[in-house]
Amino acid sequence: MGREDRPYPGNVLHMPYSPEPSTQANPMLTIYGSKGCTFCVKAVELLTEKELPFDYYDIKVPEQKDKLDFIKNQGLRTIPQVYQGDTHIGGYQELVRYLNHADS
Ligand SMILES: N[C@@H](CCC(=O)N[C@@H](CS)C(=O)NCC(=O)O)C(=O)O
Repeated sequence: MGREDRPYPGNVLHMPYSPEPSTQANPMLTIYGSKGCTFCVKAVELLTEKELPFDYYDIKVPEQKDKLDFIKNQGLRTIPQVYQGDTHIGGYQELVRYLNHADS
């Protein structure tokens, strides 16, 4: 699939991808990313491949300024930033480590 055909990350404001409902024990993953971000695409592809439900926000569109402020206020300067519920996982590389750990 070419980059232009990919559903994420594009001009997506908020697109829930939820094959299964999240539970309290396993809260929803959230990716804060933006268009043209290679690591954001990789994070989306990884969660999609693993069939893990997630919300995706493009934090560089004006409508999502509160989300951008939320990330910036934590001193975070790169995207993606991934959370599970309120727990900060980190960027793509931290997500890979987190999921590898969860698998083992
Ligand atoms: N180690 C980070 C690298 C993330 C990264 O370099 N992201 C780029 C965009 S793909 C970035 O945020 N660059 C700075 C910026 O866009 O302001 C990760 O694994 O997520």
